[in-house]
Amino acid sequence: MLSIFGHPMSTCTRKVLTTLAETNTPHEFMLVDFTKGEHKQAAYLARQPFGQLPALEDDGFKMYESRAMCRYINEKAGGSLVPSDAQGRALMEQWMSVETSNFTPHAMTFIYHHILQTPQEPAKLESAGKGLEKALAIMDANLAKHAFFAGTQFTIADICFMPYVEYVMGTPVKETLAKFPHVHAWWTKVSARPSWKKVTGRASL
Ligand SMILES: N[C@@H](CCC(=O)N[C@@H](CS)C(=O)NCC(=O)O)C(=O)O
Repeated sequence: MLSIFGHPMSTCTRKVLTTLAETNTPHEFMLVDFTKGEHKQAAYLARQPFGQLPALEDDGFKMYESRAMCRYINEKAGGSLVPSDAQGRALMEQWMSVETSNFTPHAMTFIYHHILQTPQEPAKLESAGKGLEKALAIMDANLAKHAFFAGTQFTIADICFMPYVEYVMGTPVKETLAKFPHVHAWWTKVSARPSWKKVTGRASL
């Protein structure tokens, strides 16, 4: 049995849970309550030495790092979340790197400030706002040409952006995002997927 150790509100846990839902992979969810500091206790540090969520165990095989976990789950399931051609895969990897390097650090500044009640310096917010506008413009130009980040296929690249977009939509970044119609249309489309509704507790099951 594949086990995920994480928290339902954690962005990185949500990427992995979405991949599990998209690939119909049977699994069990083991709650690590970060509000009680369980991710910094010895039992969890033995799974994830950086003390971050999530971690995975699959019949004795243990790993961490959410993006690597998504690739593993999809490959094991023979899923369709990674393109079968080299160029499609390259573009998926390119957009996953953009997410990690150019989008998420700026998005997290707003998420810390507005959602997680961790005030950020005004200069840092200003700089994150500029960084986000730049990333959104580049994402928008790509999504003007393709339905999804890596082309016509919904991939792990889309999944990796989703948890951060979900949270920034609860911050003033929502108004910034509205200026980018193709990102906005992509978000309307991907956030309606049954997998995402399930992971965010919005599925009408
Ligand atoms: N690169 C790691 C990052 C994991 C991460 O930052 N997890 C957050 C929750 S979404 C966390 O555990 N934060 C608490 C901490 O860093 O102490 C991954 O993708 O799995």
